[in-house]
Amino acid sequence: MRRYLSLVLSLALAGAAFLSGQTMPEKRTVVTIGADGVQRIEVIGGSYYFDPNVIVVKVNVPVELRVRKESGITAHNMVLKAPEAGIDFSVSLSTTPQSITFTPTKTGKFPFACTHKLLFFKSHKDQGMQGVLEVVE
Ligand SMILES: [Cu+2]
Repeated sequence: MRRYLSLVLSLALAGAAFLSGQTMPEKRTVVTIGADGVQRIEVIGGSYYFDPNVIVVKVNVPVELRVRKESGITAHNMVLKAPEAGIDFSVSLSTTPQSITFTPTKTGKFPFACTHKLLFFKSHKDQGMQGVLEVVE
């Protein structure tokens, strides 16, 4: 009986995670600083994910995100609004890589996402197209 209960509970938890769009596995990347002093990382956005979706960078060191879209007709963007931390961009993704440059001035966890949404469907963000920029000391 106890075993049965825990099975039901874990199924319920899995269901809740699925419904809230939290099924995306974490793909965490700690960005290294290049010889030129820039933290450079490639990011791919697609239906419906960012890869990586957890990007760890150092504070007060320039960052260059090289972003591109997976092939396909669905339009995507990447938006992060944290002007208080020196990070503020909104870019329409293209299959040709684009550079987003900024220097984070504050530590913290800053969420980014695709803001597209089609009619009554769930937003791309809610389908998993979101991530976190972690700025650390
Ligand atoms: Cu999207």
